[in-house]
Amino acid sequence: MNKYYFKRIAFLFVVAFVFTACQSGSNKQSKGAFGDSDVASKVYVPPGQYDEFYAFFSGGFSGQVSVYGLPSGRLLKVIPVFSVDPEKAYGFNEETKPMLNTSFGFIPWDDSHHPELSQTDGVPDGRWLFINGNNTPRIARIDLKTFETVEILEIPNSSGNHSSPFITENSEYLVAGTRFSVPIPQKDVALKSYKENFKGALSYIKVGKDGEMSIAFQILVPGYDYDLAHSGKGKSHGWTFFTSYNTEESNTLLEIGASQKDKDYIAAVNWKKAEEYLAAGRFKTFPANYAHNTYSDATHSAKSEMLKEVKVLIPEECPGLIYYLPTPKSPHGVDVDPSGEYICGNGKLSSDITVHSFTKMLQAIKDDNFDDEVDGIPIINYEAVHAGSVKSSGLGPLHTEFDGRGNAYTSFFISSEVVKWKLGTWEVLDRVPVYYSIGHLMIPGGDSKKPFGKYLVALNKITKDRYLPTGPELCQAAQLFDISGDKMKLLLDFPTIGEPHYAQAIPAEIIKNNSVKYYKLTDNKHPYHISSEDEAKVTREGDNVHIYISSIRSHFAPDNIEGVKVGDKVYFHLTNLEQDWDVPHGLGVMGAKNSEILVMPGQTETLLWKPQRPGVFPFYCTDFCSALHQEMQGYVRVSPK
Ligand code: CUK
Ligand code: CUA
Repeated sequence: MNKYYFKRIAFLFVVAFVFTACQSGSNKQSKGAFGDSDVASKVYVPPGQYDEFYAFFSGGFSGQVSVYGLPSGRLLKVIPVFSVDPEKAYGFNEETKPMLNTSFGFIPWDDSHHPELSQTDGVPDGRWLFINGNNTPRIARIDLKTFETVEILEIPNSSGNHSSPFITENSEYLVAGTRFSVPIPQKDVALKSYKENFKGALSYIKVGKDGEMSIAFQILVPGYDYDLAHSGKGKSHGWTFFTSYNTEESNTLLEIGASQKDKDYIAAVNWKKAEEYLAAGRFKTFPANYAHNTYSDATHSAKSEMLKEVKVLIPEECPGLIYYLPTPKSPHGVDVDPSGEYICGNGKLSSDITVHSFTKMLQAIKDDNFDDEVDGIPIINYEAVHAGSVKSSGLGPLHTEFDGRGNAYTSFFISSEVVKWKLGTWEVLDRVPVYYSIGHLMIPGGDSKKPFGKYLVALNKITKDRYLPTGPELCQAAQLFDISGDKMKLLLDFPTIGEPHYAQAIPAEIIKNNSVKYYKLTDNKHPYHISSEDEAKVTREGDNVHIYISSIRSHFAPDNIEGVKVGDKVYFHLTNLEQDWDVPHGLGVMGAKNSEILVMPGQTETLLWKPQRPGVFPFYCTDFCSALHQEMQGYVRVSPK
């Protein structure tokens, strides 16, 4: 591309951007943000160049994770996690169907809220991304070498896996609290018996050295709603903090309901202490209720295992394990600053941000400075832990992230703004409006020990008047801010997939060179793989027909298949013989009730087809792969039974 052309494109882009910006700038407050002509250049990644950060957004009720480049806001990939995805055959091919097995059977959907990167020494390390399934309690692990979901663990004794999965600073554990309390173990009881029968569970999931997850232990806690969590770091490493609401323990929010009390609690759990109690055998064993752990192995085929039982710690029998920190007005997010000293509880019905001090908390515990206790859990005196409050005059604080320079940024849902404030002095430094109704916000590394800073992303729920109308539902969206200066500066709006709750971002440098480009054919351990076209064949065992088929630019072998009968189970085991980056081949069969399959170079995937009527059925490659892609096809003849 010549220089002139390139400049012209850049110029048009700037014009288009400024024009659009001014149009939506009918919002008075936002106008100032576009006053600077350098805004477009800050998000402009020229054609052929890479973004600086990978950003991973939760897909909310889509159940997936979407990967964006920052600062451009370009969508790079949607990673299927909890929901089936026919584009990638996830949940349709024989290899990934088991990924969505649960104790309730195959579930093709979930609601995912919080992506969390693995950490080493409190810093995101780019090995894995974890994310919660909120509805059917699960945590998934995505391998960032392949950007594929490789493991899903179902959590027993959980109901509404919302405060999850937040990680400890060396990826020792992921934590998961229950948003709903239910009888544990489950049983049929009157809803009015909430106070006697309903419990919460805080789960600690061990992360092994290859990322594999297992439930280390659970803590049985009073029947509150455990909403969010974050682990301690630095001086508070070894502790986890969970917010709770409905400490009234009401089974209905309608009448007297929850949110009556002025203060609910942040639960502070000493998990190092928990490890001691476990080692000393001070736990109870609960059944795991047929919960599944499913992981993809060397064959790239998922296998499910049923969990047998879980170890449960009871606070009454484990003194020093857990404390409650009173926190005003139904705290939602709980966020720990990079030093590990400050624990920010955002009371969603409040205008203030409450900050507790870890040092004061330890002192209060030492001094037995408790106001009360519930089920063996001491409630620490509020004044004894309170470090300070940010009088922000915003409304509905939800989540806080940090820039590593002593500043914190809090999202305010009701007043639709981000407030920047100073740790320690609690003074408000800046505030910007967002469009509209922000939930989480995210700074790259902003919940870690060493935030990468530079940008802030606002994850907004409502976008009325920001985008072209698309019927009754409008897109959810992100807004990108430059936070490198004293004042936050709005750079870009871009739509997201599903409702983006939380997100994580990491410098591209940490991940991009580890990306798998293709799989070596010699490493293929799939039970139905072949190593060359010569091994292609069709075999029959009873009604099962196995087609060992290969693909390489630009043909299938075999491409003419006869001898199949109505009522057979026909398995296409497609091995992609390519040994090159970005050359998947697909396979679609006319009338097959599954999706297509899409096989990566060097891998084998299986499509099951049950032909229903006699005839001749074409199949073809679904992913453009060469000039002869359209010729990549074949026929199956189906005869009557
Ligand atoms: S939640 Cu969505 S705005 Cu599920 Cu983390 Cu706070
Ligand atoms: Cu192979 Cu298109």
